Amino acid sequence: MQIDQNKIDGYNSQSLRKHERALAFLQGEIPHAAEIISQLGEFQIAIPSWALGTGGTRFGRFPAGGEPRNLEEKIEDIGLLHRLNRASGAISLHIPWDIPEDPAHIRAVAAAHGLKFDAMNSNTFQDQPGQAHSYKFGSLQNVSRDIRQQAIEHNIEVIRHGIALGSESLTVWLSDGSCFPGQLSFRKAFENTLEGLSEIYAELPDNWKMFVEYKAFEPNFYSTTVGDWGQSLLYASKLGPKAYTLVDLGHHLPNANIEQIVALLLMEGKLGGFHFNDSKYGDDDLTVGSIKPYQLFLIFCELVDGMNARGMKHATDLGWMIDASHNVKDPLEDLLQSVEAIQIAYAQALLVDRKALTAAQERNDVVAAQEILQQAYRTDVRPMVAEARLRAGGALEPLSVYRGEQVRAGLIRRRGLVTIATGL
Ligand code: AOS
Ligand code: ZN
Ligand code: ZN
Ligand code: ZN
Repeated sequence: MQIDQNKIDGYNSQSLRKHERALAFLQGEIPHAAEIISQLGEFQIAIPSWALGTGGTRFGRFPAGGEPRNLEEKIEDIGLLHRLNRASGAISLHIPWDIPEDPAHIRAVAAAHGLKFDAMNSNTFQDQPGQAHSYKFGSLQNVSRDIRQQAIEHNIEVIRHGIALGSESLTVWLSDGSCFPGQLSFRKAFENTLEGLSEIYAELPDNWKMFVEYKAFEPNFYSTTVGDWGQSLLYASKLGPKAYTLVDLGHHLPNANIEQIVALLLMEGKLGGFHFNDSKYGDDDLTVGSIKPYQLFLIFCELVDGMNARGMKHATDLGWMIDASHNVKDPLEDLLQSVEAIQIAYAQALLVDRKALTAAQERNDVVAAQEILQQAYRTDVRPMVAEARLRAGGALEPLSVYRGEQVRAGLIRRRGLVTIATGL
């Protein structure tokens, strides 16, 4: 399914005058608007291969139809998103759901869509057909050396697939933990996991990073062996300079102060990557910015401030990815909304008057500090985000083009109504 440039230009010309008026107003208000637009233009957010199909729960799944049936079609879908928003220029693969049988071919397909390969994801949270040992009682934490070894070898195989594709990072998310008190020894589970991660770490090429993702609970409900940022940081610190903590927004206990976590991890040089989504209760994996947009903005304020303090490049020095999958929306529409929500929060964070904020903090002027943040948060930055897309050849209104071109109906015609995309 291709939407050519003429089509996009045609849609853009319909809303161009309205857009220009709104942009001109903002440019009048914001002296460094040009700089913000160019930073937005550089910022790319990776799309995980498992977000392209309708997610489900144990209570059912209601597929949208036309979902990608193989890796090529997943790349094609992300290519389409990138065509529209020019900000989804990377794909994050999951092994074994997306094994690239012919990596040179897969690389070429991705390159044709202007996509890079972001972090590779391993899976030791499910048993695969033909697998020798079960992960029922955990993988790297397991009391059995054979089971641990199988999980280690799987991760090393994922690194090999990633090397063949030109990826430069491995995300390890473990579901390891326990459901009942007494089920395991916390200390032994930690030690086994650290030992396994070290063996995987030893196989990382020099230019690679390892992201240790934490999660408070689910599928284990009493303890999780990489359960919070403290534990992840402990593993990452012990592993070495190529290991980092990965923050998934849905993986905290309710009301956790994620922006503070982000600030401290950045301060320690140990924040490696991000999984964006939104939630009200737990790992809901809802559309980014749909429930707590102010929290997302506050997180971006810390990201911008912390990265600037360390001289990091916003666009490339952290792994930015969406991790969402749910039951009710067209997944591609959801991803367009998610990317835009991230860009909005980023632009608003770039708007914050940092000098004035520091000065307010220095004199304990709580009211002024709050006003400074909310001044940025309450600014409608969407015309700047749209302008960044326009300059890159994307659509002023990606969702309108997607709907106007009836993309989902086209995908259903080509791929069928009953499609089972692999993934969570
Ligand atoms: C699981 O809850 C985590 O968010 C993982 O990052 C991810 O969804 C999984 O690894 C998919 O493969
Ligand atoms: Zn119930
Ligand atoms: Zn995640
Ligand atoms: Zn998750």
